[in-house]
Amino acid sequence: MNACADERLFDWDIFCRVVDNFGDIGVCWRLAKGLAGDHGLAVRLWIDDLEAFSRLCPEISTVDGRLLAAGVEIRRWSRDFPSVEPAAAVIEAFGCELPESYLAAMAARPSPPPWVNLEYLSAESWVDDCHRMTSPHPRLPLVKHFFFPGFSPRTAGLLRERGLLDARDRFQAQPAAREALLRSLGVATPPPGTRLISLFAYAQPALAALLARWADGDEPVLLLVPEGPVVGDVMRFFGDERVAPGACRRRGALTAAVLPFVDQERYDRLLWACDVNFVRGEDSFVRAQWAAQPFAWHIYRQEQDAHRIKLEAFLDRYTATIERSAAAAVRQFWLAWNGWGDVAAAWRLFEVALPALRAHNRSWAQALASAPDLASSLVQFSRNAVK
Ligand code: TRH
Repeated sequence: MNACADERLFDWDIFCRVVDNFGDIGVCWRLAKGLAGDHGLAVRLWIDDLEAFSRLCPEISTVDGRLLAAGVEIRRWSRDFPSVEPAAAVIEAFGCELPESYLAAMAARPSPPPWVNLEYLSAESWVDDCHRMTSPHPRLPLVKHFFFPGFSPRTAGLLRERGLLDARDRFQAQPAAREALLRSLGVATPPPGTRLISLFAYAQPALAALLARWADGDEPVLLLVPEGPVVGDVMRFFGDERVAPGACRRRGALTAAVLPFVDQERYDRLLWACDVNFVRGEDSFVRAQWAAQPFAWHIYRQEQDAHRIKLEAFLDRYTATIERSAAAAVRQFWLAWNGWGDVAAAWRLFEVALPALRAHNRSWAQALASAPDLASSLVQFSRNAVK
């Protein structure tokens, strides 16, 4: 290998490309913090779009010319990849393809670092058989290991940092904590009996019908919408194009407030604080499960509706132990929210099922938490690999 410009030694390198504006960094950032925070490891996160990353993590500091956040070193993954010493273990997130020079440096090591391709989360059963499968590099003496997060004991588990569920319980036991969070987001605590709903989604054609149902309903709803693509759709419902955080509009029983995009820790607290959470993609979908409140998942669209199989696979697992009418209500509502049905009609049943879902989601989260978490699975894997 060439003389290294960067002499620091890292325990983990994580490589991540930003997909579709923003996607995929949520998971990688959460994982990087978990490896550094819970396991005390030196982590370097390579990202091709630092601007997108800074939306997720505005608190980056520069120390001696290095970008640091939450104990993780952040590096721009540019086309001219620098000459660096590879870390002791390497994660290629979602098949993002490591730079050739970096692969060569890995191969030049007397014993090459364990190399993991972190895959997307799926509840499909084939994942069990594919977790830990290997693929030798076609030319270099390197072996890639496929790591599948998931819901069964034969997968690598889910991201869950130490103490998460206790922190959630403490927060949810204190109304003052919820009030303080809302205040910090620029939202006044609503009158008792108001249903708090958070909304994080991709562009959503069905939204206006659902907003109309809430506006016409008997129960007051406070809808909290973090800055993002759906804010415009929400505000258009109120005949307004304003999208600035702090904007608040009312129609009938529905009040909608636009929130700033906050860091992941505060977003978690928002999920803990709300009675229903609309989440999307992968990381917020998992965090809604830890929040143990009723939630609806807007899954990332794939070609030829491949995402429907993924959605139904999760529904099958998640609803297996819910009583029948509530299980049917969740399925119907989630399918409609993802484009297969009438959202407003499905909400009626989903609403009825909310108390049953609340109870179910606590035991669901508890059961998931009994499995090893993804960061610990990775650490264990890398330790075994170098034995
Ligand atoms: O970014 P996403 O749309 O991610 C997706 C998935 O990974 C999907 O599988 C992928 O293929 C697609 O990207 C391209 O949704 P996700 O995973 O929920 O990530 C969003 C992150 O944003 C998550 O970490 C939570 C965080 N977040 C905040 O930190 N603050 C906020 O205010 C909000 C609303 C979200």
